[in-house]
Amino acid sequence: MSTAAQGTPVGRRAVIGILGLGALGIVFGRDLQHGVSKLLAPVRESALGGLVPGAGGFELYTVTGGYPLPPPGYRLRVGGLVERPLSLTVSELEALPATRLTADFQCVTGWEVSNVHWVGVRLDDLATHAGALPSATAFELRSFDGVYTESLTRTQAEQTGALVAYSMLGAPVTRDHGGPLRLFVPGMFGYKSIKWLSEIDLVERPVPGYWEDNGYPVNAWIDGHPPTTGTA
Ligand SMILES: Nc1nc2c(c(=O)[nH]1)N[C@H]1C(S)=C(S)[C@@H](COP(=O)(O)O)O[C@H]1N2
Ligand SMILES: [Mo]
Repeated sequence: MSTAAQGTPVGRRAVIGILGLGALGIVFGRDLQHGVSKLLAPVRESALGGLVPGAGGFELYTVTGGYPLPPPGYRLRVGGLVERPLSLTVSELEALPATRLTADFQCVTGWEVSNVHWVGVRLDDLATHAGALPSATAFELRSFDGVYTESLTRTQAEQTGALVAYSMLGAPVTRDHGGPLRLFVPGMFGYKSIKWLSEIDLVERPVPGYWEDNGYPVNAWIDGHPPTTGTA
């Protein structure tokens, strides 16, 4: 199965390691959600962060125990393996070509919000603006909460249309939902959608992020594989 390479290696081994299971079989995507994550995720996410009801059925998560404010002079930085590093105010980001999309939001712990409306700038557009070098195959993302990190390959950014979002649920992204800027990755579990985004580095390979260091798969496809294209 060609999608195995997308969904299996790092994450499944880490999950098995954390649970101390020897032979777990194939666990990712919906299987992950209905199996391992029922054991792993609620405990860990709620132990380290909030589990507070938010707008429209979202739970509000923060692994630092608070909702940080952007530092003075906050800018979104795009650097690493690029020809032209970017340092953008929110207004400057909003002035770039926007992408709008509507998609379901799903946390690996089981809650889901249907038809969420997002507006932002595509991550792969930012890579193009910054002149990403050919050796840059992934994004490493950091939050100004000082703790949370994520990553995504450039291929995954193209496949999913991942957005650096400044609008969510029809309004500017609120502080508790990760404003002023957060990521949204359609088709992947919510932990990919890093909140309070401040830094994006183009790097040679994906680097496991906060929850991935705690056992979640780096390739967080909700259905276990990228969305299928074509008419089959
Ligand atoms: N900085 C940061 N980003 C984060 C998280 C977090 O705790 N801190 N939680 C992640 C998880 S597990 C989910 S499901 C979503 C939840 O988004 P929400 O808090 O807007 O509902 O944010 C993701 N991004
Ligand atoms: Mo989550």
